[in-house]
Amino acid sequence: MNEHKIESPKEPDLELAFIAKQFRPDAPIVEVKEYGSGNVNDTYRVTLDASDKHFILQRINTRVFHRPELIMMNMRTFTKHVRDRLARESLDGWQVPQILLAQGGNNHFVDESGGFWRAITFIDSSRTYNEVRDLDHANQVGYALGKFHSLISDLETERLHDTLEGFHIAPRYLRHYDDVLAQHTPPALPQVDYCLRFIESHRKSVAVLEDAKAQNKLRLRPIHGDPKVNNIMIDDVSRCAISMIDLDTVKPGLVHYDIGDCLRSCCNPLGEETTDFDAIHFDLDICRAVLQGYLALGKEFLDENDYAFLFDAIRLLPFELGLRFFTDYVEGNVYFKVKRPDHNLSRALVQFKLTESIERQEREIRALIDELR
Ligand code: GN1
Ligand code: MG
Repeated sequence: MNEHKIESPKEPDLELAFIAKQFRPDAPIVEVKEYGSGNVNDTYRVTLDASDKHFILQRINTRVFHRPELIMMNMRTFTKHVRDRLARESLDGWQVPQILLAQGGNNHFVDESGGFWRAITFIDSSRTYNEVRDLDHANQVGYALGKFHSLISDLETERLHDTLEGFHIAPRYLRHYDDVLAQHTPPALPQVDYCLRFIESHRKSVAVLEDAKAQNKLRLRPIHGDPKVNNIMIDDVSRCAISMIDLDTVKPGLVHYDIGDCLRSCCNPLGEETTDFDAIHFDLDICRAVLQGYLALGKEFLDENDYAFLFDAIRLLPFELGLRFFTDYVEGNVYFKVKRPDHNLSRALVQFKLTESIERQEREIRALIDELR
């Protein structure tokens, strides 16, 4: 990146305020506070002394996203497409975060240590939740994903860059796991042993979606990539979903990645960060509510083959995330941010326990899909 570097103050809070100012030099900054619970980027909410009180400031993790400028290009393409559609179809009640430009008109700011910062509008009077609160909430989350897919279904995939190569390509994660294990020996712990054995027993089913894609049974469409429950904004008054945030992984993919990921997030009532491993289960009532919400719109664009691979997606996505967490634990936590050295190990256990619960309920989940389609 060849941006002109500006000297910034050294003290952390002042430095954040200085960076925030690059995007809103006109309004006094009241506060810059860490926001949300992202595992990759650093996110802050900036409070201004202005009528539009808040905006979101983020440092993109460039160890993960090697070409952050592609994210900004996709965001522009995506937001324009969706705004045009909303206007054409006179749809109000759905909001799209907007990019705030930095001084000089760039859509990002590079600090003196190379940090890549961008700012987006904050959707006021709404919030996100880390776990599903009730079945209405679950239904709204599903509906939001259906709405999102429907709004971008006519955006040609060729117009979107690949912001994160290999994202959700499960066989690639497995190859990386094998490479990492060839170089690192994980500690001899019962939980590590469980993970190693769990991965071994699932090797054969890892390529199910990629094989179906290669055989043209499933096709690429624009997707969100990270539709977990806390990326759906719920209006404080109406309790309806009004936006999907975290657009960094909007890119071509399979809607199955999104549906599987959304369900693994919503149907785990204890949440991703629990350590109560024995109590983890995949909740069928939540699954029904999410799928009903999704299919209210999804019925219009899902075909026979799409339905045929839905259960595989529901089983694969939590396994894939568990594999990613466990690999990162073995590799020394180079991808996901952690609060303690074994954090990624316990996150992996959560996802594997959830996968086990899904496998135990395969018959019921398949029956539910058949019933709702
Ligand atoms: C990461 O950073 P965050 O929390 O938005 C990850 C997702 C995982 C999620 C699990 C780019 O998302 O794939 O599902 O953690 N994002 C990336 O919480 O790897
Ligand atoms: Mg994300």
